[in-house]
Amino acid sequence: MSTPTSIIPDAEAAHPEFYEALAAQHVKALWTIPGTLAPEPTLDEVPYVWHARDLWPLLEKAAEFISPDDAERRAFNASNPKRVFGTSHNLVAGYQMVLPGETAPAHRHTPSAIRLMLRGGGITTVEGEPVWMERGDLVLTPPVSWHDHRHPGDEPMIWLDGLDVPFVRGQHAQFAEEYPNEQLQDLTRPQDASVAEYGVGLVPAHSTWTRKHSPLNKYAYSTTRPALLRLWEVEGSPTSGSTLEYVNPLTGGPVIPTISSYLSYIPEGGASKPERHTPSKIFCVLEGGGHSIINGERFDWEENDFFVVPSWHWYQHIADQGDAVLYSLSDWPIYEPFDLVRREVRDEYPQL
Ligand code: GTQ
Repeated sequence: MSTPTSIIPDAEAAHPEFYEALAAQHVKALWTIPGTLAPEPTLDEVPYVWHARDLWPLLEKAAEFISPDDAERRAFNASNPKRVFGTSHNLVAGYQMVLPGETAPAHRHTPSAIRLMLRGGGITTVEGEPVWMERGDLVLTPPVSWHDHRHPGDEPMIWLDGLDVPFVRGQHAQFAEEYPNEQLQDLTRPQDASVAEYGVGLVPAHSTWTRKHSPLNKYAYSTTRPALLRLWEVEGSPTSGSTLEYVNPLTGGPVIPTISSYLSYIPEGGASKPERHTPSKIFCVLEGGGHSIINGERFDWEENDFFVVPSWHWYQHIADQGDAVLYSLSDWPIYEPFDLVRREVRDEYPQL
C-alpha cells in the first residue's frame, strides 16, 4: 500500500508565510493534507498475535497482588503495537481471570462486551440473570446492562473479553456506573433464563423484546460446535471449512449493535479462502493449531491465543495441528448502515 502524500508535494516550502498565516487561524489547506484522497484505507494498526502461554502466567502473577474486588476487573487489554489503545481501531480484546471464591462487582456501561470462555466454569450475571459459562460458550454483556462475575467453581476461570470501547470513546459516548450500594446485583431471573426463551431457534410468541441487542445472553458451545460441524458436512467445502455467525434470534442481525461474532471450522490440512474486508476481526483459537498469512506475513497460533486482522488485510488461516475451531468478533455492524463494507474473496492468495 502506498503512503498517502499531499496533493501538491512540498507546497509549504514554496510559500511558508502563507501557510503560517493559515496555521495561526487553525486552518489547513486541503491540498496539503496527506490522505485526503487516499485510494485505499490508511491504517494505524498492524496484525499481531497474543499468546496464552505468555499471558496466562502473567494473569496468575497479577492474582498475587490484584483482586477483582479492588481493581473492578482483573483483565488485560491487548494494545495493537501501532496504537496507544485498542486491539483494532474499534475493538479491544484481552484475557480476564477470576479465581474460585472471587467476585467482580456489578457495573454497567455504554460499551458492549462479549466473553468467550476459555478455562474453568463460572457465572456472569447479566441484568439479573445468572449465566453459567464454560469453555467455548459465548456470553453477551450488551450496552448498559448490569453485569458482575462470580466464581462458585474450584478452578481459575479465564475468558476472552471483547469490547467496542475504542469505538464508543471515539463517538464521545462512554458512560459507566457502579451498581448502587452493593457488590453484586440482585438475581431477578432463573439461571440461563434467556437460553430457555431464545436459545433453540424458536422465540416466545409475541415477544416484547425491544432492545437492539440479542435477547439471548449465552450461545453454548455444546450447541454451536455441533451446528458448525453439521454445516461443514452439508456445505461441501471439504478443505476451506465453514463459518457460522452468531445472530440475534429475533432479527437475524448481529448479536450486539456494534459487534458481530462468528465460529469457523477448518479441517486439519485445510485452509480458509484468502479474503480481505474493511471491518477488522479478532480471532481466538478454541481448538487446534495453525497459522495465518496476513498481508503475506506468517503468524503462528495455538489453543487460546488470539490475533487481530486489521481492516483491508488479506488473510488466510491454515490448520496444521488438528482440526481448527476459530471464534472471531468484528466491528462489521458499524460499517453496514453506512455502506462501508467491502469484501473480496479469492481462491488463491493474491500477489501483494
Ligand atoms: O468484565 O465487566 O475487559 O467492564 C473491560 C471492561 C471487562 C467486565 C473488561 C469491563 C469488563
